[in-house]
Amino acid sequence: MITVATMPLGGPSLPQERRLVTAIPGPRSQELLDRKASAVAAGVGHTAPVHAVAAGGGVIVDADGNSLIDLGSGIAVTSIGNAHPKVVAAVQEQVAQFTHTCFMVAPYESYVGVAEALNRVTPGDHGKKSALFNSGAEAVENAVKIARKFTGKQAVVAFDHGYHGRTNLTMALTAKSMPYKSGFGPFASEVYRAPLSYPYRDGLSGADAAKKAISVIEKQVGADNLAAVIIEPIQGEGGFIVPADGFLPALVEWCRANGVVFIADEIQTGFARTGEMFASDVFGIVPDLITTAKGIAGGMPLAAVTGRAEIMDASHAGGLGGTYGGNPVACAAALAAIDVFENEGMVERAREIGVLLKGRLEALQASDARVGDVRGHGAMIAAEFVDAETGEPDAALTAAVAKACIAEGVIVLTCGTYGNVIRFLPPLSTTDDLLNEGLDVVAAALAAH
Ligand code: PLZ
Repeated sequence: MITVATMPLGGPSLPQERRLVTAIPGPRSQELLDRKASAVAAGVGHTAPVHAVAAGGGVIVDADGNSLIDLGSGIAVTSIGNAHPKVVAAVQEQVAQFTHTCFMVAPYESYVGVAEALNRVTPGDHGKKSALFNSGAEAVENAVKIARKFTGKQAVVAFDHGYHGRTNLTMALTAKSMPYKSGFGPFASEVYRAPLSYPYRDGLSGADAAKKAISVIEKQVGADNLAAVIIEPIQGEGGFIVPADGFLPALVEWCRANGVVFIADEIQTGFARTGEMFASDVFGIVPDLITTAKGIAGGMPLAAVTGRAEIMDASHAGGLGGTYGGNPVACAAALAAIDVFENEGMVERAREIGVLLKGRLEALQASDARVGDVRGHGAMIAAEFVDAETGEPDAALTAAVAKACIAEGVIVLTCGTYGNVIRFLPPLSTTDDLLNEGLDVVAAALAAH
């Protein structure tokens, strides 16, 4: 057991270094993993076999004193860095004032402030409103509710490789069966799937891929039945798939012309991650509704639906909410985090990180044919690994490389429908030195397999 006295404080002042003092996992981490195995449901997995005790800047420190380079940000959450001082101060202040009243019982200012901030920073200058929730999946559920109520229609279209959550409706929207859906059905009805633009694998232009998707939507669903189209502007769990230019604008245009609500799921791509405040800005689209979570509150659980005021206002009073939605501590954290995103150069830093990561991975690709594709925007970059001869996805290689990186103290995440993508989602607070060292470890792991 680690006592408070021996526990390092987190935040940006932690030594920014990779430091291995034991094997991964070390004995203290192993102790926790043993307890986890007997106390926590087997369905709840983990990527790195460590017992985290502190994190900040670009590192995670474990109970054995190892300092690991964090290239995942807790799945794109701690974008401004773990335990950011402004978030810590805002949370401490709020927690001492009050922890909960329930916004639906006795409202408070920070919730309204977060809604105002979201209405301001999300794409488009039309009148907007927001509602706050606890998790990404809950935001997606509510975006669909809101779109159905507004349109009076029921069907929802999601895309191949899409990921939208683990609740019943969001499992239905999610494409991949293992591990997200298998055995957990029956799933929500009136969910349909359209083909995505996946330039590396379909070779289609954005216009042609959109034509194909729209044809499927028109023939298999019909605009008269369709409440909403939901899409991640850059697919996250599905493999960091960047659609070809023109694909998203064509979908938005079709939705506008057909009375269909266009929902951008920016839960993974939002808040400076892609080198724009939102990935919709990368593609020049203005969604009707946008779902956010993850990076929004510096690690505190908060999520939101933001969108056109007339759509957001279509639900009757009392139709939207939840006990904890827009919890005051999470809202205080979000106000601090949004301030950091806007005023501490986070968008610019994401772009710099993108140049570094892409440069390093493209160099790797040039010397190793198993790196089939390098793609992404800003600090959301991935490499897709394939069999050098056949071009088939190589999930085994990907898993082996990721495992070797973690053993060497570099936390990387995999993703992709075929499990053959390593994604890089570093905290924007990391250093170039840590990124370069992390990439050295990835390159060495690849060379060794
Ligand atoms: N929409 C685009 O990326 C969450 C999932 C991790 P929650 N992605 C990480 C896992 O294996 O559970 C995500 C996302 C997009 C929705 C969600 C769901 O967000 O906060 O996990 O519910």
